[in-house]
Amino acid sequence: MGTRLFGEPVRRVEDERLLTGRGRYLDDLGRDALAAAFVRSPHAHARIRDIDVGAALDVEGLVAVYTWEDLPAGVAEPLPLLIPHPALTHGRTAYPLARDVVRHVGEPVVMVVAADRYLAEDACALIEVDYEPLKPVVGLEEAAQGAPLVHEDVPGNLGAHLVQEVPSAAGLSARECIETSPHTLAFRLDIERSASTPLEGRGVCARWDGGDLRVYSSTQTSTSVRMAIAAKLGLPLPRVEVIAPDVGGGFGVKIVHPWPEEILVPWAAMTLGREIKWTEDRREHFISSAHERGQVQYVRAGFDDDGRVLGLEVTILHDHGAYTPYGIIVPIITSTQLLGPYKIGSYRVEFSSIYTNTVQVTPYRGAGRPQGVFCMERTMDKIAQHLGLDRADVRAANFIGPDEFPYDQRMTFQDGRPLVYDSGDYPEMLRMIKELIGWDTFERAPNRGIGLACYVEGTGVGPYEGGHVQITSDGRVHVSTGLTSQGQGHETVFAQIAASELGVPLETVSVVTGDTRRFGYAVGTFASRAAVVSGNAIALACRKVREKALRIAAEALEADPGDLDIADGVVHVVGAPSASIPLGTVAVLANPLRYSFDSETAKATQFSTATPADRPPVAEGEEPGLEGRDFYSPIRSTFAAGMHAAIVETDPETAEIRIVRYAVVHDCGRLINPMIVEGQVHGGVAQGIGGALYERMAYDAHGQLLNASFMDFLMPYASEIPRIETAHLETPSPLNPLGIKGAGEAGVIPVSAVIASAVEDAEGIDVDRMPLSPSDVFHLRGG
Ligand code: MCN
Repeated sequence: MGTRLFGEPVRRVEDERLLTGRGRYLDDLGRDALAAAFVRSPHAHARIRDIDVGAALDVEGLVAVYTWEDLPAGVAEPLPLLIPHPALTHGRTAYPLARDVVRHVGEPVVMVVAADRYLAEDACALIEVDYEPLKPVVGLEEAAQGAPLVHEDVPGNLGAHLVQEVPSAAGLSARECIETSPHTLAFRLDIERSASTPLEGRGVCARWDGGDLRVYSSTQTSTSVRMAIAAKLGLPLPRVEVIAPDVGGGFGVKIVHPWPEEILVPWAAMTLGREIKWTEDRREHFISSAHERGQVQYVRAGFDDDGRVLGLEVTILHDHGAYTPYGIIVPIITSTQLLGPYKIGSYRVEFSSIYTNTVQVTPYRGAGRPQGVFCMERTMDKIAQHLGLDRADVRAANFIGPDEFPYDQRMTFQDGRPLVYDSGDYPEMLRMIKELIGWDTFERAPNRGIGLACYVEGTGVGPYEGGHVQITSDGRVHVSTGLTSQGQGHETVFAQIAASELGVPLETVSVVTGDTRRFGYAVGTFASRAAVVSGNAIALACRKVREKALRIAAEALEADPGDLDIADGVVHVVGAPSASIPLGTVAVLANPLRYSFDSETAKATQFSTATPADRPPVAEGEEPGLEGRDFYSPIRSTFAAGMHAAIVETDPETAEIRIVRYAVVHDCGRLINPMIVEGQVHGGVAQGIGGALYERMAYDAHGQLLNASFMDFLMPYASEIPRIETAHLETPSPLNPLGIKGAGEAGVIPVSAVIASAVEDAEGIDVDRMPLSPSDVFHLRGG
């Protein structure tokens, strides 16, 4: 494969369109559509006694009002539990509209369709729902005590309980290893809820023409949304199209499929025979979509005089909110990814997943890893402090060596496959990050601290993605893949892969994602998987097309395919560049219905209709057209890694935390586009700084979310984000043809751990929570 474009910091081709206002987001579509709006529960826990929609019916422009009772059988059922797990003994999902009980503020109760959004909202305001308030349970530990119950039939609010244990080489349990260790420590960590908060909320627009249903959704998984809609509405799959237009961020929250609105809006469009659109507003997003992160973690560690961890026990209380549409994937990821780049003698992790009367939990960028890394890296810092050792040295003492890959952590990963790291070089990475931040030359001063943290991230999970590649007679290359894009730069990187594989200029390649009309088989964009899974599928499809192009060109040029190469979109005989034929011409030749070929001029002429009499039919085993499709299915995940370091200053009076420097060393295998990866890392770090210092979901005891707007939810601005210094290490993955590992979540994962490490160093306090506000620091100082 050529390396000319693969690995180059090519500028993002989608940016001109997006930055000049020519992006088409959900709300840009369906201008004449009817509008849907929802009456949502104002109570965290209540029984619905009655719904009176009478007054709303008088609103001029009102088209329809639906409660749960109005929904047909398929639509009325609870939403699917997407990832079941044997440990999830009491999984519960919501009805698309509340049936009899609401379990969090924001749960949808009534859908209104009207001529426009104003009228729909006016009608919502006139609907009277008679609630019998029930006692809510909001705090995680209170809910874990077992009362009040969120679901009457879930004893103790316990959705799932799982223990995973990895004994030592000598067969000792973690407890035995800890108890026989020279040193032990135990501590508790509190991690608050946060949320994805993409700038564009969710949204769906549906049109039914009597035969086919077309749905636009601001989603991360258009093919899965399509399958869910077809199943729920009883339509054959080919009659449903789902298209993700430009999506203004997802960060995890848009992987849920289907959201209730993604079923209700298409169903109403079919029922009314009208185009209908719903666009989520910011408050709806905070109270009706999903959150993540909230966990309490208890840690016990035993270690030797060099800081090597001999035994580790972690007990996690996971806050699941009111429902479990995504199963227990988040605490499973915490449990398995917690081990990071370390060889831990013996490990036991136990989690309990607890229901509360709050918004449900589904993965948010990083998905359980920030909590796991916080746990492990706090452990490393505390060991160093206990033994009086350098924090970097303690980490180094526990690293998996570069010659120990593949390294088996002897656990089961989130995808059900063995947790085996494929490649990496953690000591080299530590050397790089220490050098980048100036670890050994750091000048100590009051209220100034330095910190670091390491992580490993399983990326590129299966089961598969596909790619379709077609070269047309104008020489242009059309690539499509089924997964969707939310800002990751896929139009650029997939074009880089195709251009490199095919030997064509980048400008001749166009990429379509997230449109089931173009590619119907896909899983979706999450878990930092697009580059690995779709990227390799596209490369494999390109290789098929390349081989076919060489076969056809060889016949036309009367050469052996093995003597041909492609450069700048032209097939030529190696060593005889004048014997050549453009790929566009090869594409014409690939369709025997429509050409004649002049071997003198190497030109193909297209006919509009009949087969030329002198041409043979398609060769046996060959398909017409210069196109190909392939799929890539990883045998298991590939493990990216990174180390971050920061220097912070804290204000002696106000306890304000200022990040002076922030450095990242990252390894995602072979880089397709270093500039895009850096952009992903920068965005992730910014999000991580939000999670480390500012963002929390402020629930009161009644389950009201007090900061459900960007006026009150403290998202960092550019002014809070320092310049991020980035360096790359490339340890190619041996698991996939392109040697890629994922990068999309990397930036966010260790930030809270790094900041905690640095603030602790600056302040001499014991940081035990994320996020860490100035008032927390003040409190930890004993103020
Ligand atoms: N890349 C690369 N070389 C590599 C690995 C990745 O050039 N060795 C490039 C990829 O080609 C892609 C980007 O980096 O353009 C991220 O790739 P990947 O790690 O495969 O992640 P995905 O494309 O699957 O994106 C998902 C990931 C996740 S899980 C979340 S959450 C997230 C994220 O990406 N949400 C985002 N980044 C986001 N970025 C934006 N702007 N918006 C979101 O909602």
